[in-house]
Amino acid sequence: MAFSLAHTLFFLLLLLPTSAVAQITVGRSLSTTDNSSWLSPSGEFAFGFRQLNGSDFFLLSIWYDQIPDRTIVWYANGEKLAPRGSKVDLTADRGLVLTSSQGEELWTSSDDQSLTGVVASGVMNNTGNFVLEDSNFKKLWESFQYPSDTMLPTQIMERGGVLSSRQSETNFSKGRFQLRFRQEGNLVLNTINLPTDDPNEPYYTAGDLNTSNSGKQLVFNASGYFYILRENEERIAIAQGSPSTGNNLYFRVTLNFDGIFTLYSHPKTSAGNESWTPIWTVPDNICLANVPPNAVASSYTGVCGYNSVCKINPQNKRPTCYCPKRYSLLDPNDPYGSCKPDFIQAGCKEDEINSQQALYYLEELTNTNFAYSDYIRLPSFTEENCKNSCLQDCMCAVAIFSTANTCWKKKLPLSNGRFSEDDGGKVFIKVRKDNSTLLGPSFPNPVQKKKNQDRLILAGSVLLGCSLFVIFILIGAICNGFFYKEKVSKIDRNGSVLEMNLRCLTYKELLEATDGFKEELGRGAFGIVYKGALKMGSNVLHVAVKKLINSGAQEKEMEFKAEVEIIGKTHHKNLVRLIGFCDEGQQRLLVYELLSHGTLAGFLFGDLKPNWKQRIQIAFGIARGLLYLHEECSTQIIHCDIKPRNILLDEYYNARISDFGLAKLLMMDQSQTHTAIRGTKGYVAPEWFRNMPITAKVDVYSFGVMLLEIICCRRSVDMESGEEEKAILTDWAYDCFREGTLDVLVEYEREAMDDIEKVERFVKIAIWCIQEGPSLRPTMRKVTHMLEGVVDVPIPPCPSPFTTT
Ligand SMILES: *[C@@H]1O[C@H](CO)[C@@H](O)[C@H](O)[C@H]1NC(C)=O
Ligand SMILES: *[C@@H]1O[C@H](CO)[C@@H](O)[C@H](O)[C@H]1NC(C)=O
Ligand SMILES: *[C@@H]1O[C@H](CO)[C@@H](O)[C@H](O)[C@H]1NC(C)=O
Ligand SMILES: *[C@@H]1O[C@H](CO)[C@@H](O)[C@H](O)[C@H]1NC(C)=O
Ligand SMILES: *[C@@H]1O[C@H](CO)[C@@H](O)[C@H](O)[C@H]1NC(C)=O
Ligand SMILES: *[C@@H]1O[C@H](CO)[C@@H](O)[C@H](O)[C@H]1NC(C)=O
Ligand SMILES: *[C@@H]1O[C@H](CO)[C@@H](O)[C@H](O)[C@H]1NC(C)=O
Ligand SMILES: CC(=O)N[C@H]1CO[C@H](CO)[C@@H](O)[C@@H]1O
Repeated sequence: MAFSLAHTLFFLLLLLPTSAVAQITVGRSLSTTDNSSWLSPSGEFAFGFRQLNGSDFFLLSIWYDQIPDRTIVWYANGEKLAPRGSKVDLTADRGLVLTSSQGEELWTSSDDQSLTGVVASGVMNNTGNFVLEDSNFKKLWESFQYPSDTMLPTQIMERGGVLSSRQSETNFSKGRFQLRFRQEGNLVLNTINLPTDDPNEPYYTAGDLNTSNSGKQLVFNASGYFYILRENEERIAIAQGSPSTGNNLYFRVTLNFDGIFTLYSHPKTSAGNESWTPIWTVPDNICLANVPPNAVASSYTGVCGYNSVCKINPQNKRPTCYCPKRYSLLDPNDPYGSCKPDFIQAGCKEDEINSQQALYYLEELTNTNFAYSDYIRLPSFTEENCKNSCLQDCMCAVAIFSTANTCWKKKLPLSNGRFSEDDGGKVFIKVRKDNSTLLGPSFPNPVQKKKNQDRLILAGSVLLGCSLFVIFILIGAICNGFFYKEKVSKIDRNGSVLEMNLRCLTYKELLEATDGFKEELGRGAFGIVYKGALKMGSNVLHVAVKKLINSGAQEKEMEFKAEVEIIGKTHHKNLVRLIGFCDEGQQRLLVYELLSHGTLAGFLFGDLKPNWKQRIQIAFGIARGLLYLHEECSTQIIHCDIKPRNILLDEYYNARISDFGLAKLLMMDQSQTHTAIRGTKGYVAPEWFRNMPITAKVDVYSFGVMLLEIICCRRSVDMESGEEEKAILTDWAYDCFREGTLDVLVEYEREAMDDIEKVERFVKIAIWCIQEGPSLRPTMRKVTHMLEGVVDVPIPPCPSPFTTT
């Protein structure tokens, strides 16, 4: 009787819309095309297809259906994504079967003969477990037994159980990290060497190896406690959610794609602005955690790929990876992957023709190490000996010098790269001199210290005592074609070889390069910018050619020379690089590297609101670039026209300051200068109008205005919105700050609201920068420290106390 009642019930349920069903009978299916899912009775979890971002592929998965993130907690077909038209059937003999529209079987719950019995129905349980049952409601299969990268409260892992990380946040195929609850009864995190499943030495362990009383289960209990249960029912606590608020919170433990294992919480009732909060995270520093004692370390690459350096973010304990200078990502879409050299590596054969020293120089990374895989260890060496030894050794790709006066030499690929503030060791990477920097894309390189950059000085400028006049003569001589050298090298006091590239080009060459100045990229007060392509050997280099308006006026001439001089000397990842120039009669042109993502103005004020994190990175980049110009290059440079149109974005959306055309050269002993009004309305500091001395603080002012634009994604002056109190961004931002309505300022932008402390910090910094009195404004060094959160930001006063109320 009960049986037939149940059947009637199922029949009725069949008539209901699919998404309201709890018990799913055999014969039902879901398809990628109808966007339906099977919900748990509470509606909190859903089972079904999720379309992968920006692709026509789908993932059969389970997710939290009532939070905006719709976070995925389980997935079936990470390795074999389902094309549009695929469906999943609930069958009696094999349970769930996922097939493409072509009939290819992509996944099934009976893959490993785990399913014994005849399936009658499936249930999406309120716990997030999808269960297949027979007609007696006996469990035949459950998703909890086959976890992906996440465990949920009430989920238990038996000995031998595994969680596998994803490849990346958005790629669900199997990644390099594993959590295993070992047969011996302890918990470990380890890497594997894909495509095999063999575990390397653990980088984190919990529990112990007590044979008489070993761990039997790994439990994540209903109140968010995560522990190992021993044979004798004792518990070894590992982590716990917050017990008092447990009922209002979702918990999950996830092995993230970067190997970090985290217990998260999320409010159940969500105003739409909450996100997952990490409660507990291991290991503390994955960049350093992976040193297996006496391990066969060469089989282990570390978190980052080969030739890549790992750096930990101390706040969230998540690693980032970056390539050394003159190296770039093998796969640009995989920032955690391996790096390849941007230059051709010659072997020892080349030694017969050229000495290694003539071909290579050393790039220095401080506080960095690449552990293991050295081919020789040289004790009692000096740093100088170490460097020379590598330069002269055709096998050597990298020399590492430790504070203990030991030198290690290594071949490629390098592994286990890591940066650590208190390492003290130095890495010298051997890079080729020719095919030099101007062809290689630039990569974020936080380790590279300014020292090296400062040494990039126009050939001869030191010898000639920085005399502009003499340099101009030198440039003139080069340009007149009596001698032309693409690369000018010199040996600095420390013996390392430096070089710089500044090509002098003829007007004819540029005419050809731009196809007769055909494609205009933009124009400003001082000239028009054209797109062009320069042939460099067998390569083609895409460039932006700035043709200065040649009125012949003295000021233009000075500007041109100043720009060549200044930019030729600067070298920083947040500055646009000058590649060459032309100075022929009336024709004055500057050739810059072409940056693919246009101006910051286009980025900020375009149709799509750009991502908050990206905007923050851009603000950091601009601040670092300005700090470099103000304090770190050999001659202080005041930009004088900082605004979003003068910030360009490269292919990785790094901010690059351009257009030094207005910059005035300040000699070191001279800190202030008077000059005609420069800059652009809306970004101009008050001292320009007041006959006050012009200092680097004018850039700080403009930066402040621009920082507000970056925060709000709107222009500093906007008369069109019709709301008078909002028209001037600087005033409005201060009002919002004073009234505590920063949410209005960021227009309730979700990402910014989640990061509201940073919004507040940034707004405070911006207000400090736009103080009317230049002396009240912080220096760019202070600004970068405040942005980074290294120092506190005090409450700023009203920026213009005499003009606003
Ligand atoms: C599918 O359903 C989800 C949730 O109900 C919704 O957010 C999404 O926009 C839908 N997608 C399509 C293509 O209809
Ligand atoms: C998803 O795609 C959109 C637009 O293509 C993009 O803005 C967003 O960052 C993507 N999200 C992820 C997680 O990749
Ligand atoms: C669903 O989970 C609850 C615990 O929350 C359990 O008592 C119940 O048996 C589960 N149902 C099925 C079908 O597994
Ligand atoms: C995910 O990563 C794997 C391994 O790198 C790759 O083979 C696969 O094509 C990627 N999948 C997607 C959808 O990008
Ligand atoms: C193993 O567990 C038992 C029972 O908890 C305990 O008495 C014993 O000291 C443990 N042995 C080791 C080596 O930890
Ligand atoms: C979960 O474990 C903790 C600690 O062992 C215990 O205090 C709590 O009662 C457990 N919760 C449930 C629902 O079993
Ligand atoms: C979310 O928004 C509500 C009201 O909109 C607010 O009270 C709450 O503080 C916000 N929470 C977070 C984490 O921003
Ligand atoms: C621009 C440039 O110099 N390219 C050269 C890089 O090196 C290879 C091989 O040494 C040459 O073929 C390129 O011409």
